[in-house]
Amino acid sequence: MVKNLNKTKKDKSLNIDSPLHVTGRTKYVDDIPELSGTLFAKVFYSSIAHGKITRLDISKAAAMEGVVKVVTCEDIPGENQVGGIIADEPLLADGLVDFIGQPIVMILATEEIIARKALKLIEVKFKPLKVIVDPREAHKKGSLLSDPRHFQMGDIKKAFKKAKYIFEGEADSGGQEHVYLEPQGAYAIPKNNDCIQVISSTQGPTAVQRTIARALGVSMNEIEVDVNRIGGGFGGKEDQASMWATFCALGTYLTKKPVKYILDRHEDLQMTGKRHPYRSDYKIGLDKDLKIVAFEGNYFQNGGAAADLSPAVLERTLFHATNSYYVPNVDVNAYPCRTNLHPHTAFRGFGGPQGMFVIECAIHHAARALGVPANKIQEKNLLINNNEFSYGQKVQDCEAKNTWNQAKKKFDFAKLKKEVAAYNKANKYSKKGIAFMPICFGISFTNTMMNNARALVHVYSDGSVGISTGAVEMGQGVSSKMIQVAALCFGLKTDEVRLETTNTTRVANTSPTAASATADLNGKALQDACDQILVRLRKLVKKEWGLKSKDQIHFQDGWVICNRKKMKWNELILTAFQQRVNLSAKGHYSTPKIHFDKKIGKGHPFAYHVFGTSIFTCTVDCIRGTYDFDKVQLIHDFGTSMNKLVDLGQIEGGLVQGMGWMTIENLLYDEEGRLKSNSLANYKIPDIHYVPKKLDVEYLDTKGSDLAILKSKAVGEPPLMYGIGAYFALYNAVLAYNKDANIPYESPMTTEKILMGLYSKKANS
Ligand code: MTE
Ligand code: LUZ
Ligand code: MOS
Repeated sequence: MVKNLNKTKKDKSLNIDSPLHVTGRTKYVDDIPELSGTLFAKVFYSSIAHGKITRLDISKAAAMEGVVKVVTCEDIPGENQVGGIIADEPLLADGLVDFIGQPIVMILATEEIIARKALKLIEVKFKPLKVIVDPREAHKKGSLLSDPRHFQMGDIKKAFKKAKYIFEGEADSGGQEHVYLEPQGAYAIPKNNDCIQVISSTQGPTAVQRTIARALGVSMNEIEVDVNRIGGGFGGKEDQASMWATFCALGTYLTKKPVKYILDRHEDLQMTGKRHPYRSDYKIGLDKDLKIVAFEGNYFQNGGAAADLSPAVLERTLFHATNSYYVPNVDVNAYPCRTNLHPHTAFRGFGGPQGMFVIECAIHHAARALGVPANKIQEKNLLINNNEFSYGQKVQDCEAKNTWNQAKKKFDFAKLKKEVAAYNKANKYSKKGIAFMPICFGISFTNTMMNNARALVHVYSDGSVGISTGAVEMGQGVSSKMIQVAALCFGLKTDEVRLETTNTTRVANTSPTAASATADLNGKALQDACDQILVRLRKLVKKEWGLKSKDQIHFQDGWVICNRKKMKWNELILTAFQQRVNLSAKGHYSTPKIHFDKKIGKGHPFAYHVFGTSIFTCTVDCIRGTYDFDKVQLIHDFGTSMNKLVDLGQIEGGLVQGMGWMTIENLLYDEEGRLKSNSLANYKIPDIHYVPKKLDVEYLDTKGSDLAILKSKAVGEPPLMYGIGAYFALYNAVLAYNKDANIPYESPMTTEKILMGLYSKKANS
């Protein structure tokens, strides 16, 4: 059944953060009142992309009034290391610098302005070394961050031999800056017994705790990480928040004072990694019926100067290399290339979008060459149940065709096609383009080990409830969802449940808030904890009321009810407390059924997949190369959404963020590895005016998955990939003006590229 989300807002639509956000009461790290004696950190970073440090003089900075300490790599008591997957990234440069923005020295001062001024007194000299910024060049020179990866299925050679049509080419996608509203930062506070509490703007409290412990040479139990919420992360704070928190903790360790460091926007843009730019080769083979029989891809990931999360991101590129299509013969290879840029990191979709873009280019190429619309090829190859992915998992509860067909019908594609054709016939210098973008995204951390979570629940003696989980709220609404889960379990109103901060002393060994799996993992752990308490309460009710069985006891609307008997929740809790019943519980969850063998690249890594189909319609001004998106219409598989308001926000935000990546967000570096788009004045992200004039989000009510929390499927990342449709809609509008347009497959599709394309000549091939 298809319903319009915009119209059905009644129940299950709660965002506990909205009132705080709109009244400005939301508290971020920088809003915490500073303790007296707080020191302010600043990092002095490398101004060259590769070189030896031949001279480093900190004496003038150290002598400046108000400067408390100038910290170099020699002051680090533990390991000078922040690498997460691979230990290849120093906290402070030790003789060598590998990218512009690499920290060399930390200054601690009594005021931020003093620290800032002291930066200018640091004297450093470099002996420059060769700089690599291009991943293909890095690959050629053997400069890799880790081992290449390879997935394969079927017999690619045989398949290409038999294929009727074969098309080959290159497809490159650009990077993307996270532009979370709250920049990276942390605040470290000394506690009893030399322990350090760190308030961090991170998606990964445990990663921060582990990284600090290693750098300080202390145990994890000496470091407490607390996260109230973060002002956006989008993957940028999955691993990269650890560095700034470690600087603060190191400062506190060395001075015994509170230390705060909030990056300004310029520092953040310069020093932190972004979505990986990719360069890729594709080769696609089709049979006479336009079935894709073979797909080969080589992906050169621009990883930057250290591994960070690149190996994991790289793997997800392969997982999503065939998007929502069934391809029986697949051979995909990915190379994590080491370049002299800031280490790139997680970004919504985590390598998946980069992989999906390439097969969409291959299909577009084939369609153009064969003179058929791309959506014809897309449609013919959509996944169906039990189709196998190259990584061995078979598709279950497949909604690829369902969302596609519903989209075609609901949005009357036949009519749209006619309208666009008529418009293009009638207008010489204004052309419309349409593109379909189906998505299929796997839910679970691809590293099976990470798919677990815990939650702590306290029912206080007055009946109110406090919950803690490992989930970090970063705007995606996971807090609201956690509160809903607990309220539902206990039959309480959502305002009777309070969500505590995410704290490593209450919930330990957490996986980061990432992979769109946070609500599933933490929600299930939370259910487990609530259930444990309910078991104890049921036992008590049975005894108190002299019942034969516990089966008929319900918790509902603030009451405990059994047949005709009922009692207020608060009274029951007070009784339980007086009878010394344990009113606290710790829940645990680890996703069942998933496994993956990295060595052979086969297994069942995902709990389930999320599907959807979007249709983009745009109008290009063929004199100027400017454009408008008339509308984006999509059908998304939410399972049974537990919070339509929050989920709609994720679809809209993800979609527009994906469109930005594909069109206007132009991340540029020069040959010396210098970030040219280094401010929000020369790096543009979508604003409200960029949002398509018409945006229809319809939801496909499906039975969901038992592995999704309350059968409400994960929604954080998948919608970003709809944005890829924006690229092809614009491309198609250009082709409507100039059918011979020569536009390389290279995102973003900037207005410059559109204009060049409109007036380009046929490629000689
Ligand atoms: N939405 C907002 N508003 N802010 C964010 O930082 N991050 C996205 C997505 N939606 C993000 C967001 C990313 S990258 C992920 S992985 C998911 O939220 C994580 O949250 P979830 O697992 O609860 O979906
Ligand atoms: N992070 C991670 C992720 O560590 N593993 C993943 O599979 C993943 N997927 C999406 C986003 N972040
Ligand atoms: Mo999202 S890229 O998993 O933080």
